[in-house]
Amino acid sequence: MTEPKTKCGFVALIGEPNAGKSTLMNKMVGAKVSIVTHKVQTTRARIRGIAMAPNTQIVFVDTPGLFRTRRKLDKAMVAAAWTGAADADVVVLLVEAHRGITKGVEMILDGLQTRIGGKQKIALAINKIDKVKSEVLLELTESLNEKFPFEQTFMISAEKGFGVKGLEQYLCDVLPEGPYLYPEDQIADVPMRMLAAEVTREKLMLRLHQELPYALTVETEHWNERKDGSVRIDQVIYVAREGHKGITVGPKGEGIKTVSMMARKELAEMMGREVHLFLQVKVRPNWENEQERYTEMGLDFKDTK
Ligand SMILES: Nc1nc2c(ncn2[C@@H]2O[C@H](COP(=O)(O)OP(=O)(O)OP(=O)(O)O)[C@@H](O)[C@H]2O)c(=O)[nH]1
Ligand SMILES: [Mg+2]
Repeated sequence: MTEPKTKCGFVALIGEPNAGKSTLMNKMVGAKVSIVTHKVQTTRARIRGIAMAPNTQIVFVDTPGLFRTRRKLDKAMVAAAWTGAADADVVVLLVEAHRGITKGVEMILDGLQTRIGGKQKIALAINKIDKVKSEVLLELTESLNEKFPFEQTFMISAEKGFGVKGLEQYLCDVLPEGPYLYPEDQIADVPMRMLAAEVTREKLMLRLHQELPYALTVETEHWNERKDGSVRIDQVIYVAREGHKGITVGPKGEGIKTVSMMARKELAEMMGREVHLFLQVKVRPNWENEQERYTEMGLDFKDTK
């Protein structure tokens, strides 16, 4: 008997900020690979998560949300998302069921025609179906398919898992034959230093309000394996203004203490060992114009132009 042929390929998840891309990827992978918050623009760079299905390895590419913007960091994020789509075998566009066809969705539909080349299969996933009545879904499916010739439409709830198996089956059907790109037990292709910085950024996003979460970045500076099996992680939170530092640290340092505790706990669970996390807040007014900051985030500085 001959071995069954394996399949493997890249599936880019794109959509407006907050559409549920990272939630869907984590669900498919079965572990938290990409951070999730209720706020827009949580994901800043392309994050690869790997899911295994029978004879198929699906490499998901979670991308930053697509939207119109002029800010440098946002431009680099949007460019990263389109590159993710252009490089993929399959693109899945997520649209939020309760929001329908927004201006942002229209802009993405235009981009699908002009920005990614046409070699990919493009499918539609209407997400958050737990939020709407089923009648709405048929109408939305029809309107979206009139605007763009999607290969398939799926109705899903990434959070609750509805419809996710069907989408996975479709991906297994359409991905090209080829050898696995990663070992079968690998679930992510993100440097641990970056993943650890992302976890801290998630906790900061959850605690801080208004523009502040968008005006900071987190970097892992040192990663030291200790003899006792634990790991010491030193991170820097760069903020743009002195006032931001005060808010981030909080009265008597309570804010940063809570963030540190939450991030440490999650990292320890993730890695299955003890973690010592040290956070430092530094004011760096110009960080958004520094090439190195973008490289650390996994973004391309030239995309800020
Ligand atoms: N009710 C409901 N909420 C969902 C569903 N999927 C995701 N969410 C929520 O939507 C919010 C945004 O989810 P994310 O996965 O961070 O969205 P994203 O598209 O990655 O967002 P950006 O990274 O900002 O572009 C979170 O609060 C999720 O819990 C769903 O199926 N139903
Ligand atoms: Mg995201």
